[in-house]
Amino acid sequence: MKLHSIETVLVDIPTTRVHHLSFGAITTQNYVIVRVRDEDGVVGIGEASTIGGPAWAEESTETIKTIIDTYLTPHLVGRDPRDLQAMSVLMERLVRGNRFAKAAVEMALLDLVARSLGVPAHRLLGGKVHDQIELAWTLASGGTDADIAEGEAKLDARLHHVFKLKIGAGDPMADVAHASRIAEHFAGRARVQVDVNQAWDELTATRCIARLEAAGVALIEQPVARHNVAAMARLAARFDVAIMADEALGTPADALNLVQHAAADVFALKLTKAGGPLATMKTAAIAEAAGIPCYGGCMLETSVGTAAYLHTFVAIHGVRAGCELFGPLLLKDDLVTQPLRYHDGAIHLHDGDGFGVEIDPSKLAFYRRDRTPVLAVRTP
Ligand code: MUC
Ligand code: MG
Repeated sequence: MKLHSIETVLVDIPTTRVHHLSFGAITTQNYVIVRVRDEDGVVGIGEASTIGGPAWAEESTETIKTIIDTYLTPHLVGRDPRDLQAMSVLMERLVRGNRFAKAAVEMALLDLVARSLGVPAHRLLGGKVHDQIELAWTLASGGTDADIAEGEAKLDARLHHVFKLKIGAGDPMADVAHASRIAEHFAGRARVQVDVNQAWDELTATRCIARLEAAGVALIEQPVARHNVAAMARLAARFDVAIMADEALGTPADALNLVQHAAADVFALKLTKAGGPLATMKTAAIAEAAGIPCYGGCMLETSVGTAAYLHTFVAIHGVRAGCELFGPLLLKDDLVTQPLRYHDGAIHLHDGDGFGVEIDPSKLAFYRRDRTPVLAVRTP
């Protein structure tokens, strides 16, 4: 079995509403879709999603595409994609960092190999230990009343009973008031957690977390800068409320460092920031050894990336702090022929070989950035 080609396509899909984060507000999500083909024509698909271009981390979809096309593809084509570990080691040698790019390729290779064997992708990661994962929704409309109304609608639809609030953009005490009002509003009906996306210094975090804890907020995600592991350790020791590492946790080496410093109570896993499904499994193994529960994070993927994340998370016993694989629900449209299964407060594993999703060619043609505009009315 030989890898014949790797294709990368930039895709932009609008969101259903503005999504506010500490570093900006987004109305469109950007993706790189990766399609790998073997010599028999079997296709595997992967995806890298970024939030706000290179604002969340260093990579943007444009750099991801360049890294794959220029520095990975020429060295991977012709090799046996079943050698997933060897491919991963090779990518590590060829390209330092740029883990989103490597992750998208590794996802596509895993999908390809699983499809060619006629098995779901999670089988190649050891098989599933979950059939469903509790699903959080992010309330990030920019207004407290609008967030409460959106949360009520989500509860009514029985889609979510965990809400993550994106804070850190505004005055810290105004953010605390916003999150406290929402936590108190949903008390006893939904769990509320906040994501600060690195916005606070340690003193601000100490003051704000005390108030958020008192208001019943259940978890604080990445309150301080990702490099400030010492501050995370002091916050984790000081407060009962769980401190979750997101941006601070990329590689398995980061996981080990966080464990050694007792700097997080929960790990947010994401395939892209880790560098792929294999590195995500290694990170989860470190968490398991340290007794740290994992949360299935996201970067607002389409159903392509979401399915890849889901197949990995269902194979990780330690994913017991829920997940936020709601990306497709925040998008105005999707790329796949069949929607994923969302109901009763959870995302449920679907059937199918590989990641179990198929790209709808007309959707890809419509949302790809380099599409040739089709004129509805041609001038003579
Ligand atoms: C993050 O930092 O967790 C994913 C969903 C969301 O609302 O924000 C993200 C990124
Ligand atoms: Mg986060």
